[in-house]
Amino acid sequence: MDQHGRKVNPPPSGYKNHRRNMDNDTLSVNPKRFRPSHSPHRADPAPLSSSASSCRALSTRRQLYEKPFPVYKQPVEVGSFSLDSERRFFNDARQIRYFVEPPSRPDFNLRDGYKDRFVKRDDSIKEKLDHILRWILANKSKLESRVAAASSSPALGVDVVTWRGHLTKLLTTPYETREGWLLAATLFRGTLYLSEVETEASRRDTENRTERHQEMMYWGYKFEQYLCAEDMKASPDPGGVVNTNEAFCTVVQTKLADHKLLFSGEVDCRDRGPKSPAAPACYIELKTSAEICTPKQRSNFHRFKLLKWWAQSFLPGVPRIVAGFRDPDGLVVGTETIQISQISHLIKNEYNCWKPTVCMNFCCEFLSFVRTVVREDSPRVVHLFSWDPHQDVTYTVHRDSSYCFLPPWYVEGMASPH
Ligand code: 0WD
Ligand code: CA
Repeated sequence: MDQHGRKVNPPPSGYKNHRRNMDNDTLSVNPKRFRPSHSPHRADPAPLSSSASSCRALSTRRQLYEKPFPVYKQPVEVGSFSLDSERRFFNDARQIRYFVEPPSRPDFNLRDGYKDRFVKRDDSIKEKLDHILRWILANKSKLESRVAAASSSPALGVDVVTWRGHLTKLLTTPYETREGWLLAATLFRGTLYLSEVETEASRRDTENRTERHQEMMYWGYKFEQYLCAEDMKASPDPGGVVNTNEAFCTVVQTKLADHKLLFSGEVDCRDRGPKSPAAPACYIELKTSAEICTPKQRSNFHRFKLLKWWAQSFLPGVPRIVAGFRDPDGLVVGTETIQISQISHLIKNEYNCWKPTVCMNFCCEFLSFVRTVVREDSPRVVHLFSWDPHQDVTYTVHRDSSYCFLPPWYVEGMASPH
């Protein structure tokens, strides 16, 4: 899809155009910075230290990524899985929920049930990529048979495996001014696995959350409960328990330039209409946000919130968001449907606003950078990529360390024939 959400099916010549443009950029200005690996060799005054193997850093400056939109294939759902009320994994869609249109004047109280009908997931348990890895093992023969047909090199037939949420962070990096990130990368059987590591700053923020902030985190889940039914014919049950252990996750496959991606993301609900399209186009993302009362608030909504919302849903090909706007007491004052394909139009009057192409180009270059740096294929080796606002992306290498995140059951499961 392009930034307007249209399906992009570039002819071979389209590919060539993209490549030519990517080659013609300024990433190689700093000799220690990464130059895209697919750049053709050209007469270049850069010293040897600029060779790919010694690249140490990747710039996140927006201007470097203002290039044509990279090819991003329409994401295809290759499976899904569910996590139940006790966070147990199931290789099926049992946790899918169905969207129920809200009334035009909703009377949703997002504070209801916070004290007495809320079971919160224990987020001190770091799950890393475990659920996705479980899904891969459960679908191993299906995945591998597709590879045999395509005869590509990684055993799994994909270059990158990760959570959608990690890719969202990469997409928004050129515009992020507050929170840095740490991403652990391991190359195993030709596929790169990317798993987030909590930063010190994020750990402190979580620890120091105010009671008000903790309650507000519940509001998003409560909003979901007002709009979701458990089956095709049921109604939402606002009197029930909100349990954040429960999740339905889609697994999609797509391609960003020459990176074949397999990632999973949590999906709130799906359209249940008789004419609803196939997944992921039938999915609907639910969001809450503070009511917009002033032009300044509208501008901030466009500049900051819509960037995150766009990135998160564009990646898996979820076409729309239903947003609930709430007052400071947690009462929903209105809802609005936002088409992902319309977001670039919504923001076009904002001065110096974010650009989808910058997000996608940065993500693409980051993946190329990682592939250039990570050469050793071993579950025992982790390259830890680190980024702080206003800095370059850098990395450190760790062998047999506590950063290792591919569990033995996965490594062994992938090695065994079936
Ligand atoms: O290990 C980690 N560092 C992470 C684990 C980081 C990000 C997510 N996860 C887990 C989540 O618990 C969830 O099961 O992965 C799953 C979702 O992955 P995702 O879809 O890639 O994550 P993201 O796009 O960041 O979030 C999607 C939804 C959120 O919806 P909103 O509308 O708030 O963006 O997943 C939920 C949340 O509903 N979610 C979480 N739920 C409980 N605890 C969490 C969390 N830490 N993060 C996201
Ligand atoms: Ca949501």
